[in-house]
Amino acid sequence: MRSPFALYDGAPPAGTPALDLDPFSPGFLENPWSGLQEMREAGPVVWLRQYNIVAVARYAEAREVLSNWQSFSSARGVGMEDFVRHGRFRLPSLILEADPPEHTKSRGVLSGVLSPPVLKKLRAGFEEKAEALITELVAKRRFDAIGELAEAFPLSVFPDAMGLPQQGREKLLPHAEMLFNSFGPRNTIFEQSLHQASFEWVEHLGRRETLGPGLGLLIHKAAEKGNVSKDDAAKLVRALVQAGLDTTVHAIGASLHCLARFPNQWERLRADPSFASSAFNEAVRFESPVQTFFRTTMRGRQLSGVQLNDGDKVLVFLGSANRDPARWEAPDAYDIGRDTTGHLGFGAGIHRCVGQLLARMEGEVVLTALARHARTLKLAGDPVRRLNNTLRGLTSLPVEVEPA
Ligand code: OVM
Repeated sequence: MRSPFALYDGAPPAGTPALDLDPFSPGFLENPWSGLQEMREAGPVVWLRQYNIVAVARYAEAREVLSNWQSFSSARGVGMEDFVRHGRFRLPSLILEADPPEHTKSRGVLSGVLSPPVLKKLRAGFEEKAEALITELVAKRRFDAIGELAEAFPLSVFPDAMGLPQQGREKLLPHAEMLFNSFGPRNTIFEQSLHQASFEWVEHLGRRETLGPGLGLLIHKAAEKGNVSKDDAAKLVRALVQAGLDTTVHAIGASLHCLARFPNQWERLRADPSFASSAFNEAVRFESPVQTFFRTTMRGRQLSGVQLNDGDKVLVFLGSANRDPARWEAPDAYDIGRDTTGHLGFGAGIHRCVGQLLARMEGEVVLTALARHARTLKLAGDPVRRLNNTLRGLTSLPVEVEPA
């Protein structure tokens, strides 16, 4: 049975195996790994009958689609809907849903603001916040590593770093959760998060007048210099606010979930806290907090011998590429000593995560503080998954720690 949320009628390109699995169903999202393996094994390009969409789940093809922006456009939306055929659920992102040359200007502004010299000035403050929070949690012994840590820490540093007003910050995570659902089909998971939308409030956040000192104002200043309009600068602030919080929360949550499940890796981190950054990055590979994005094919593109139709949506499985045994040795092992170079958890090509240095700094300071203050880290209950059409993460992760 075809999904009632399918937007397309097309037929599979010649030679693509057709599969019936629904990667946006609750069962699949709960445990995607066997379904992703099935897709990887079926072929380099597969057809998903539920949605009449082309998908790539192997590392080589996923990387190719992300890297080749000329053939795989972002400008018609990186969600399932095609802006040309279906209209838009929201205004397109000025950076994520643009191709060069428009993309280049936006990217220049944001990458300047999120560059090492700017982030370096934030580090000491982040470390202080992480120390205080971890000290408090370790004293409690038992806590929810999602609500009290993976969410609490980014919420304690990111809105301040951006210069956002205090009021309404509790809307940030729910709004972005809804947005990440909107990249997928209009299924129940999406519908049930619609009430979390705060479009007007997020809109006002981007304006220069709303912002205190921080990255948001830096974006406005850089935009002025780079000939980007005030309106567009506000859109870029909004993009960063929407893209930068839930993703980091789930990446920190993934790190803690991994370290609680793989005690030998926790031991390694504790023995040498300088593994913190690798532990975080390996968790991004292992869990892939952003599981999927779409592109649209341009100009009769071939992919691994398959002739794609112009204007086809291609579903890219980042999380599957990051577990592809053709690319990774023992892909299902969480190994903080692994060389994670080339993982697709932050994407690849011109749209690779522009905030990854900030995200990695957040992850690094949390894991460093935890490794210093806790002797043990153990699961103290069943983790509860948070289902989302794009993001993989938990809503709760009960843990128990012993002080060092
Ligand atoms: C944007 C945006 C919003 C949500 C997610 C995202 C991870 C980007 O507006 O650019 O990418």
